[in-house]
Order: sequence, then structure tokens, then C-alpha cells
Amino acid sequence: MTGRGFVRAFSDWKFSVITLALSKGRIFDETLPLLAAAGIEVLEDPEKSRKLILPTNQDGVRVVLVRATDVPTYVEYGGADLGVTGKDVLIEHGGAGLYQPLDLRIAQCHMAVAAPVGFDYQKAVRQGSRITVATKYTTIARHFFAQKGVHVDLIKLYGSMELAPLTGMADAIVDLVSTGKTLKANNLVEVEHIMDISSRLVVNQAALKLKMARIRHLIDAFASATQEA
Ligand code: PRT
Ligand code: MG
Repeated sequence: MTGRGFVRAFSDWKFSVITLALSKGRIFDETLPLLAAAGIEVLEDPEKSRKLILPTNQDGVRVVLVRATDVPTYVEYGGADLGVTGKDVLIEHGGAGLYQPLDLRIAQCHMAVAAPVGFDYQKAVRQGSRITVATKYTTIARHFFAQKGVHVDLIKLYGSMELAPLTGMADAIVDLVSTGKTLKANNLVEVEHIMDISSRLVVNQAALKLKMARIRHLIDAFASATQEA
């Protein structure tokens, strides 16, 4: 096949397949029932398989497994036509170039400020003290504290934020809370509720135009499954 022939064959094939980006764990697990509502069954278990591209029972639909924070990027640049991603991840990514048709109401949790049990956060805020906050969610944290008029020094971390106040590196953290068990186990308490978080369906704008009917069908099936839940 010539170079141009290959490119044409690849783009014909790409046009015929819908690629959905998911991350392993709760997003994958909680998206499965929505896919089932659209008649789609993923044929391999990501916890057992090492494959990053998973086939489904429909020839024209496949799932790619990426890091949770990479889902918007895959969809933005067309590596996937659609994806499922947390509102937290979307805000930090910026959401540029993504169509966001649906709140799927899965992987629910909330974003919070938490501090060690002994730290008088309210007093520090009242007095206008400068506080140091460790977080993976710097955009959300910066915006939240700016709105409150609180002076913060942000320390960017990529995980285990709970450790930062325990080691004296930060006064507080901004992190996701679901059951509250992680905070409790690390002697931290929630001091501010920032926002509720759930996961969204995101769609590549060009794919939406080129594969309109098939993507619409998926959005509609997801929407009715979400309302029934
Ligand atoms: O874990 P990894 O580094 O691989 O990636 P990730 O954390 O980005 O992915 P994943 O699968 O953990 O989270 C994907 C999405 O699920 C997030 O973007 C959120 O929108 C959503 N979600 C829902 C959560 C939680 N609940 C949650 N509890 N994401 C993370 N957590 C973490 C939280 O950060 C904290 O460490 O769980 C801990 C708190 O849980 P509780 O139950 O102890 O309060
Ligand atoms: Mg995680």
C-alpha cells in the first residue's frame, strides 16, 4: 500500500469506529451500566487484561484506557471521540474544544478544604493570615480562595495530599472527599465544602459532526439511563 493509500485506509477505518476513553477503576466500573443501556458490552476486564484498547460486542465501538487526567486530552485531540471524566479533571484541564452534553451523575464526591484537627482554619482565614495549601487541583483551589479573599500559597502535588499537613509542609489541603474515611484516618477534618463533583460525558467537536448519528444515539442512551438511575 502507498503512503497515501495507508492514510486513506486509516481515515476510512477511523471514521467507521467510535472510540470511548475511560479510566480504570470507578469511572470504568460506573460507566459499564450506561454502556449496557446503549447495548454495548466491553469484552475484557481491564483489571485482568494488560490491553489498553478493549473490544466491545459491537464492531464499531471500542474503549481505550487512559489515566483519568488524560481523558479530556485524548478527546480534545481526537485520540478518542468521546470520554467520561470527572468535573474536577475537566476544570483543571480547561475543557477547551470539548462538547459536554451530559452530567452522568456517576463517581460522585465533593471537593473540600481539609486541615489537621488542631489547626484553627476559621481563625486563620478571619485574621487574613497567609495559609499554605497543598493540592492536585490548583485551578479550583486558586479560584476558590481568590473568591473568598484568602491569601494562599499553593503547593502542587500529584497524590497523597493528606500527607502534606501531617509533615508540616502545608496548613491545609484541597482534595476530593467521598466517604470521609481517608481524612479521618489521617487526623484531618473538612473545613470547607467547595463544590459537588460528578462525571461528565465529553465529546470531540469534529467527531460530533462526522459521526453525528452514532454519537447522538450514544448520548441519548446514556441520558435515559442516567435519568432512570
Ligand atoms: O488514582 P489515580 O492517580 O490513578 O487517578 P485518579 O485519582 O485521577 O483517578 P480515580 O479513578 O481515582 O478518580 C477518577 C475520578 O473519580 C475523579 O476525577 C473524581 O471525579 C471521581 N471520584 C469520586 C474520586 C473519588 N470519588 C475519591 N474518593 N476521585 C478520587 N477520590 C479519592 C480522593 O482523592 C481521596 O484520596 O479518594 C480519597 C477519598 O475517599 P474517601 O472515600 O476516603 O473520602
Ligand atoms: Mg485516585
